[in-house]
Amino acid sequence: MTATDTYLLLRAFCDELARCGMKHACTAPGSRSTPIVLSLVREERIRCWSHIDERSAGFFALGAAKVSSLPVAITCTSGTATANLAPAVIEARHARVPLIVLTSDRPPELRDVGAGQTIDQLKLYGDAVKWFFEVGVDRATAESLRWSRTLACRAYWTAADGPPGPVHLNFPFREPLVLSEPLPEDRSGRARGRSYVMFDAPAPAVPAGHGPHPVGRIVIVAGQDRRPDGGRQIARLAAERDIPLLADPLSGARRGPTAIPHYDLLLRDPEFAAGHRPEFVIRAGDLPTSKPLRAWLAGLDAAQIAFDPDGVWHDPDAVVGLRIRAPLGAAAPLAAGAPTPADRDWLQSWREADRAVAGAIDRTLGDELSEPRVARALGGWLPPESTLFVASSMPIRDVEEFFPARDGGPRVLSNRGANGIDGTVSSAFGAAAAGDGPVVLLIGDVALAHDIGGLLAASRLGLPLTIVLLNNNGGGIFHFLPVAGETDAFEEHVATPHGLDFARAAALYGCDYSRPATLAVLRDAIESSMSGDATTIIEVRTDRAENLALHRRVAEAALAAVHDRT
Ligand SMILES: Cc1ncc(C[n+]2csc(CCOP(=O)(O)OP(=O)(O)O)c2C)c(N)n1
Ligand SMILES: [Mg+2]
Repeated sequence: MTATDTYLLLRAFCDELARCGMKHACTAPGSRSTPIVLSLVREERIRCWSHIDERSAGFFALGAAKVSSLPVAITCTSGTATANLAPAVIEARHARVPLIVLTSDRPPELRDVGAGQTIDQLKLYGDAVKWFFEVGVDRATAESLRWSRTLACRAYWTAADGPPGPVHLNFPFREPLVLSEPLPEDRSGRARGRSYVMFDAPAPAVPAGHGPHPVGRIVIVAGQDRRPDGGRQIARLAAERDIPLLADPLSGARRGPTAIPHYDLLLRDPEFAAGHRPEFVIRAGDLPTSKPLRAWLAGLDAAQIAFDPDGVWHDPDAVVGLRIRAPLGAAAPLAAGAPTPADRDWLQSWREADRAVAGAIDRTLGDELSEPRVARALGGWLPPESTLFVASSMPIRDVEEFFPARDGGPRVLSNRGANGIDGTVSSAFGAAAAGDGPVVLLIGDVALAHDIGGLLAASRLGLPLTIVLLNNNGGGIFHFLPVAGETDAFEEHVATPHGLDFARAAALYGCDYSRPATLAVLRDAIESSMSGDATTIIEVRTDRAENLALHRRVAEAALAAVHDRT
């Protein structure tokens, strides 16, 4: 086996990835990975994004795959480099994002004998991947070229087909790792640019007529939806049938006349929650983050029906009685459980209460710069062609709690598979690389510090990103938890203030920086960054204790407003 064999097989492999539809890949530097890096880079239909840190590379690929719904490849060298991809692989599995991880390795004879940078990479990611395959070291024959092509197709379609997720191929490479002669032609591909194996997965048939037929008091609860258009369909269905729609912004369904955007605050009122018990709950996609919503759903004595295109089992409280493996909003599932128009008072009552809460929020927040105010403002400001990437911790909670309902709002993305704060900057850059419009990242200071190296994509890859940083010097979320009372350890070990000066981080990584003092200046800064081609960090300083107090004031005002409405 020579370098020519290796490169011929890899060229066929990468050609096949491109034929299947791959548009983006991420690389990280190293020696052992040379053949696969060069083969990917030389495949012109695949745009290769270079990263120094594999953890960032993994999350960048994740963001690119999430925004485009297409598999993205990542490759890296052997050793601990491969382990640095684990967080992104795990997130991809939980969030149903198609990734193709191509690790490079020593050949079998150099394993477990003290060769450098060699660890056991077999099944390294365990059950987090949908498929692991140890690739052999082979001569490039007509048969092995054909096999290499089918391997690429299998990796691609396994990652892409529902539920999408990561796959891992481990490639052993023998030295020499570079070519010493030109590569001969290869005619083993199919004619007319077709992929070697085409793949067809017809939508599963929906069981017609089984289970309960929703009537009367119905609500729709919509969570994260990986399909870009899914939310719109759900909102249309809810509007056609006058059904209150409790939609997380990640669903894309917080829109239309029946949207109840402030369910998180509404359902904190025990009286309202008890008085608005539905007879049927139609759930779509993931379960939203909101604790009051989750608790309310768990305690209902209603028939609950879950629609999910992949049949994913999201039901921590074991209350779902019917699962339909199809997206809600597609025509077929409607025939299965056609909801009858609900009584109009039902929707009216939800809407009036929601409007009262909206008023209370606006009065309490005013136009001061605060974390909830910024989240709310972004919901109203960002144009439909933009994408808002939201970090875990308070940013995603504030977006769920305060985003208004709006037709033509931004697409909202977040790494909510495993709820990590890691890799967020890199994922947002990945979304900027593979998406269409401008990307805004809403992120806390600890999450930004965690992936500060992700900022390198701004200058190295020339990617623009508008970063709205909510800097409360630590993890503000922990003030909402009982641990905040454990004062001997709380600040240092849980809240973790760091005192970082992010203006200097901006300077180090070649980003623009500003710190607006008012909401109007913040808006200008965001708009000019979105229309420019630089990455900008726009910092809003807040205080963790004040943030807690403000959230409490909003909740109290909301409660009072719901009660005062009659
Ligand atoms: C990788 C990872 N490590 C730790 C956590 C636990 N965690 C959740 S929120 C949080 C603090 C985040 O702080 P920041 O980004 O500043 O947001 P804030 O809470 O202030 O809104 C931490 C450490 C996590 N979710 N993921
Ligand atoms: Mg913080």
